[in-house]
Amino acid sequence: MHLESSGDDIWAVTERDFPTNRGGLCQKGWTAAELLSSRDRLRTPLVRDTRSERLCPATWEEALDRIARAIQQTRTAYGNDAIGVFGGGGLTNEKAYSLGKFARVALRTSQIDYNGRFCMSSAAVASIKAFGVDRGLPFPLADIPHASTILLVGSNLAATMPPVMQYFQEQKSRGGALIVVDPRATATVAAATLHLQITPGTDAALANGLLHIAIKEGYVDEAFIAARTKGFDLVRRTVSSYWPARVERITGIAEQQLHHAARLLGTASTAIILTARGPEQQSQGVNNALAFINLALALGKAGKPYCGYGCLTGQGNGQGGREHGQKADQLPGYRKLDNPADRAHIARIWGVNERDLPQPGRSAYEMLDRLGDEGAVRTLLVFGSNLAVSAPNAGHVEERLGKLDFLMVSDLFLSETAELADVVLPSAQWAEEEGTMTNLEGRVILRRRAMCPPEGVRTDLEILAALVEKLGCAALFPTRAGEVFEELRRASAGGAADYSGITYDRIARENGIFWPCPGEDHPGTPRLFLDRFATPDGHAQFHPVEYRSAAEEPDYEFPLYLTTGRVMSQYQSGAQTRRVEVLKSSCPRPFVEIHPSMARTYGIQNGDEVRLTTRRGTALLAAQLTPAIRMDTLFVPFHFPGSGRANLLTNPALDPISRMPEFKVCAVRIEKGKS
Ligand SMILES: Nc1nc2c(c(=O)[nH]1)N[C@H]1C(S)=C(S)[C@@H](COP(=O)(O)OP(=O)(O)OC[C@H]3O[C@@H](n4cnc5c(=O)[nH]c(N)nc54)[C@H](O)[C@@H]3O)O[C@H]1N2
Ligand SMILES: Nc1nc2c(c(=O)[nH]1)N[C@H]1C(S)=C(S)[C@@H](COP(=O)(O)OP(=O)(O)OC[C@H]3O[C@@H](n4cnc5c(=O)[nH]c(N)nc54)[C@H](O)[C@@H]3O)O[C@H]1N2
Ligand SMILES: [Mo]
Repeated sequence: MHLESSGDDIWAVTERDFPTNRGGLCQKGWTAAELLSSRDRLRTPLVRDTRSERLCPATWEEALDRIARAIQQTRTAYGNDAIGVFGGGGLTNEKAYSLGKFARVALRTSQIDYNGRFCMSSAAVASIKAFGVDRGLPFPLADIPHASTILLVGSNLAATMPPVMQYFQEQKSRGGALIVVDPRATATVAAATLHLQITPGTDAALANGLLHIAIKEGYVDEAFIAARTKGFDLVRRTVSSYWPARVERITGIAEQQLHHAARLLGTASTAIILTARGPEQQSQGVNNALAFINLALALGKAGKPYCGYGCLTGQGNGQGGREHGQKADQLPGYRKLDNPADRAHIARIWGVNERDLPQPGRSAYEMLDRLGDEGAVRTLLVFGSNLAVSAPNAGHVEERLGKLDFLMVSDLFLSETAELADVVLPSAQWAEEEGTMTNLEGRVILRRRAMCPPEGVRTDLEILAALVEKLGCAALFPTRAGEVFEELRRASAGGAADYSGITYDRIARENGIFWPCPGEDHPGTPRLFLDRFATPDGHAQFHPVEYRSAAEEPDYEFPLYLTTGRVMSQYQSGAQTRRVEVLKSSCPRPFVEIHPSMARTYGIQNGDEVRLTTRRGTALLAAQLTPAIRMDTLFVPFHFPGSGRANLLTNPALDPISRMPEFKVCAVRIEKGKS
C-alpha cells in the first residue's frame, strides 16, 4: 500500500503494485489512513492522579519518571522477574527486537511474552518439530494457483486476508480443487469445491481419518517417505484406528465426504495444506497442525514446487514478530534462550555477560493469570496489545491487571487496556516511522515513513531508549530503525531466521527479500525445503498424533459448542477499527451466530438480546440467525469490549507445548433476554 497526501494533513491510501497483494487491499487497509488523523489519537502521556484516580495529561518527563520509579521499586522489593513485558505481532521487526533486548538487558527479566502466543504459536511449534524451522509459508503466495488441490483448515481468508483470496480464485480458474474445513459455511467456503463442516475441536481426528483412507487407497508416496522423511511407521499404526465410520462420528463429516476429500488430495499432482486459527487455537493446537503435516508428508506433498504445508499468519508482522525475541523462550534470529551457543552469540552482540541473560519465562496466559501474585509479575509494560479484550478468560485477566502494583501501556489510542493503566504513553504508528515487517511468506519488506508523528507522540524505539536511560542502563538502544536493523542483522546471522544479508536498500530494490538470507550476495530463499528439510539430518519428521477431545465438551449444563473468530470489517480487539466510522457502521455491535433451528428451540429471533454463559463468565449479545453455522455451534467475534466480549466466555486451557489457549472451542449455554 502507499500513502499519498493531497495537502492539509489529508492522507489517502492508494494502490501500489506489490507482488504479495498485487495492488489489492482490503477495506481495513483502505480506511487505515482515517486513523492517522483520528481525533481519538493519544497526543500526550497520561498519568493516573493518585487522589482523583483519573488519567491526566502529563509531560514525558513526569510519565517516564513514574515508570522508572515503579520499575525500581518493584525490582527492589520483589526482584527482576517481578517486571513483565507484553509485546505484539503488529510491532515492526526493529521494535520487537528492541523490546526483547530491553526485557533481557535493561530490565534483566525473564518475563516477556506477546500476543503471537495467542495467534499461530501452535503451528510454529509443529513446523519446527516436523521441518526444523517455522516460516508460515515455506513458499511464495504466487505458488498457490499452481496447486491442483488445496486443503484449507480453519481459515476464513475471504474475510481475514482478502488480498490473498485472488490466489485462490486463480487456482480455481485453473481447474484446481479447494477443500475448506470450517464449522461455518463462510465467505471462503463459498469459493470451495468441498466444505467439510467439522465439529469444533476435532481436527486431529479428521487429519488422521484422511490419512487412513489415503493409505487404504494407495495414495501415499512410499518413495518420498523413504527418501525424505523419518518416523512414518508409527503414524501408519496410529491412523489405522481412524476408520471412516469412527471419524464421521467424531467430526460430524460424512464418510462419503471424507472419501471425496482424500481422493481430491491423493490423486492431485500438486497439493498444498494450509492451517489457520481454526485448528491452531485449541489446547490440541500443536497436535492438530502435526496431524495435517503428517498428511502432507505421507502424500509426498512437501519439499517440492507447488506443494507443502503452511500456516496463514495473521497480524501485520505476525511472522517477524515471532522471530526476534519478544517470545518468552526466544532470542533474535529464532534462537533459543536455553541454548548455550545461542546465548553466547547474542550476549556478544548485546555486550553483556552470557550469565546475566535470564532463562525462558512464562507464556502469555501463564503470566497474565498470576499478575499481582507473590512471586509473579507486579509491574507490567504493554506495547501493542489490548489484552483486556483479546486475552482468553478476559474477565479474570482484567481483574488481574487491577491487582498489579503498576501498569504501563504504550498505544496509539486509549484502548480498554490503556484505560486501566497507571501511565499511558502515546506512540507513533505504521505510517509515521520507518521499519521492516516480515509477511506471511517470510518476505522481509520495508515501510518507509510517510509522515511525521503528531506532536507529543514518540516512537516505541524512542520510548525504550528513554526508559533505558532513566534506568541507568549503559546498553545501547538506538532510536533509528535503520540502526536497530543493522544490529538485528548481526544478531540473526547464523540463526534459523537469518537476516544478515538483508539491507534496507536491497529490500527496496528487490521488492522484499525472503529469509534465510545469509549474505549480501545471497538472493534470499523464496522456497524452503526443496533439497532438504531444516532438521539436523535433512529429513522431515513424522509425529504420531492421537485425537483427544477438547478441554471442555458440551454437557447438560452447557449444551452447545462456542467458537470465536473474526468478521471482515473489524480488526482484532477493535481498538483501531471501532474508531473508523464506515467500519463501525458495517458491524456496529457484538453478536452471536446461531442456526435458525437451534434458535427456534430457544424461542430466539433474529436481533434478540441473548445471554451466553460458560464456566468463565457471561456475555450479552444480539442473536444473528444464520443457516451457515452448525446446529450445535455458536460463533462470536472477539472484536468488542465490555459485556459483549467473546473472551469473557473463552477457555484458557492451554496446549501443553505451545501454551496456546483454546479460543476455538468451549461449552456454552444460551438464554433469551438480558437477565
Ligand atoms: N477482518 C479481519 N482480518 C484479520 C484479523 C481481524 O481481526 N479482522 N486478524 C488478523 C489476525 S491477527 C489473524 S491471526 C488472522 C486470522 O484469520 P483466520 O484464521 O481466517 O480467522 P478466524 O476467524 O479466527 O478463524 C478462522 C475460521 O476458523 C473456524 N473454526 C472455528 N473453530 C474451528 C475448529 O475447531 N476447527 C476448524 N477447522 N475451524 C474452526 C471459524 O469458523 C473461522 O471461520 O486474520 C487476520 N486478518
Ligand atoms: N476469542 C478470541 N480471542 C482472540 C483470538 C480469537 O480468534 N478469538 N485471536 C487472537 C489473536 S490471533 C490475536 S493476534 C490477538 C490480537 O489481539 P491484540 O493483541 O489485542 O491486538 P490488537 O487489537 O491489534 O491490539 C493492538 C493494540 O496495539 C496498538 N498498536 C498498534 N500499533 C502499535 C505500535 O506500533 N505500537 C504500540 N505501542 N501500539 C500499537 C493498537 O492501537 C491496539 O490497541 O487476539 C487473540 N484473541
Ligand atoms: Mo493473530
